[in-house]
Amino acid sequence: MTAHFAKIPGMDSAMAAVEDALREAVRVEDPYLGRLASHLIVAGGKRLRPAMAIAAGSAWGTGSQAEVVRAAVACELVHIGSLYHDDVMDESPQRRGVATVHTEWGNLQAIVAGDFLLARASEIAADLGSRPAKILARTIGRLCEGQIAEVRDTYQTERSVERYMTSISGKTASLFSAAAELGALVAGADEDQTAAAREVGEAYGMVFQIVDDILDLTGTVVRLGKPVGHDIKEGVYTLPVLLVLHGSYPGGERLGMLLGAEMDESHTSEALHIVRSSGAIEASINIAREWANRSRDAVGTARGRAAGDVLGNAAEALLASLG
Ligand code: GRG
Repeated sequence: MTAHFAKIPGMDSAMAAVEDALREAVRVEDPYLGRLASHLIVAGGKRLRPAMAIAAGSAWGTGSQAEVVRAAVACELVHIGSLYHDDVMDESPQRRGVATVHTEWGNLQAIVAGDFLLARASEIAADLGSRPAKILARTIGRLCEGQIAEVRDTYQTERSVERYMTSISGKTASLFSAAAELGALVAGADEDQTAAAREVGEAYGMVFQIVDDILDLTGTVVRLGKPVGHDIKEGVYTLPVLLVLHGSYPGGERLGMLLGAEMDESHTSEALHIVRSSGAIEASINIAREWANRSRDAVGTARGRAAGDVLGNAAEALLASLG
């Protein structure tokens, strides 16, 4: 969890309960399936989606903390299930500092274990009620839609900023949105408050993905097994790249000639240099800041409560991490 969410009173104990419940959720008779399903749970991760659910429950809720923890667990299980699938699609060797499931056991095992995590998440959500179950099911659909939109646009230099935004809204923001909505809902928030939570989470998720995409282009070190420039090399053209391609930034024409197909190391370095020196990184940060402002504004009446204030500043804290 980021230090930012840890400022919320009660967050530490709630997150400890999430850890226990995550392990419990993948307890199964077959030890082989148990090892597959718990692999990335044990490996750690930032646990941002559960933290978002608990923060929202605390900002708007009056009800059961136990139910918020269960909602948080369901969201993290969906996240991990999607990572199992994503790592197969990406052929990633590492995740959360350990070998990926497909590298260790095989693609079939990774896909089915990912499905198993989704099934466990759905079971937990169904126990919380039909509305939470529907929110989670719809979110799983949005993750798939966002991911397919990205795959369809791979190596497409004509990918528009709008198409990029739609894709990241599905593949990333939707789960933060659901986490916040579910946290607030099961903690007893009313309709307006639940809608506010959903909006805070969605806008936070947009900032999260834009920042992640910027770091892929600007980072100086290998980040959690992904080398710098991984996205552009793999044909995933993210916000700064699209701004250079379609805006009036220097180097746009040359970048258009380099992209559109696989690149060797020297062309990748040249493309990265063009994007980094174009001004599009700064422009992308400004776009992310607009989303951060939306996230802060959506907190509305929860401002003044400790959790509301932390939530309101959470997206801006992601931007601050860019330095
Ligand atoms: C089967 C639910 C399901 C989905 C299939 C593969 C797929 C469709 C969607 C993948 C979506 C995806 C991987 C989006 C990226 C999300 C993202 C930013 C992951 C990294 O999140 P962090 O940094 O990771 O929070 P940790 O490990 O810290 O939790």
